[in-house]
Amino acid sequence: MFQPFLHHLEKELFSRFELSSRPITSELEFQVSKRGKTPAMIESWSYQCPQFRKIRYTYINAGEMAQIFNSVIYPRHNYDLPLLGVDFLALGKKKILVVLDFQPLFRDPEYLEKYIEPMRTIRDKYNELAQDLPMKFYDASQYFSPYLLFAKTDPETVLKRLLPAYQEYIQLYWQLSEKAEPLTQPEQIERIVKAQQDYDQYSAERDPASGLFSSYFGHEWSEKFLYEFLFEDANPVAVPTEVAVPTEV
Ligand code: BLA
Repeated sequence: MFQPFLHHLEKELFSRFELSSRPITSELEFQVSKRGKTPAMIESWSYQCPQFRKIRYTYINAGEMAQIFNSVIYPRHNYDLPLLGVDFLALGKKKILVVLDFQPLFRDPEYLEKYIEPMRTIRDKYNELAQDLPMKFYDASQYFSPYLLFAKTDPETVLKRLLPAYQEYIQLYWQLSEKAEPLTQPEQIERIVKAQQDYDQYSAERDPASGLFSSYFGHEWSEKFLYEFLFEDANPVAVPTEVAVPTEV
């Protein structure tokens, strides 16, 4: 369902940027699960280039049970650009949920004007994909922009409307990246390091996919995937383990 989206991103990345691979352990790079009725595969890719310190994308293919394309682009710490966030899911035969956004690191008016306002014309063109749905896991006022695409939709709309919308958002993201001025003051850079790290922590703790990963690939693999690949700047939260209370003999 979302292969054309992955191919478009790859074509863009390879033609525009000098990419080098970021290492992923083979265990996290590719897994097959035979736990469910249909085999589930998960494959991930990660690159860096002078503009972006981490580009990652993941495809889950569990046939009709699940097709998921997820991606985040993290700019280098000397750019205050938003992150490019993509989460497209087809779960079962009926449920298609798509989310696409420039995820803002800051929310002051100048920042929003510079990086988020330019999204408005695209968003307005694809109104049917901006449904203003309530969020159950995340807080829409944190790391989401007012012009995100967020919709429950169908296969036809994915191909006819989401694909061009996605291409336009990505085009705009490259434009904003080209125009961005690198920051030089250590305090400004430190602020971005912190904001990107907070994003990882926030996302790792709320990721609604962790249950899905656990059910296909086990809890241990799922934790590794979250904290060593998807959100590697997050620290796992300590979960208290049960300790047997000694009983008197
Ligand atoms: C929701 N994303 C979801 C859900 C799953 C995933 C299973 C819940 C769907 C449901 O309601 O049944 C899946 N998330 C994933 C996967 C990965 C992941 C497979 O991180 C990693 C490989 N999520 C993102 C990014 C954005 C995002 C980058 O990872 C931003 C564009 C958004 N996902 C997002 C939102 C929801 C969602 C807004 C709805 C959650 C809510 O209702 O709060």
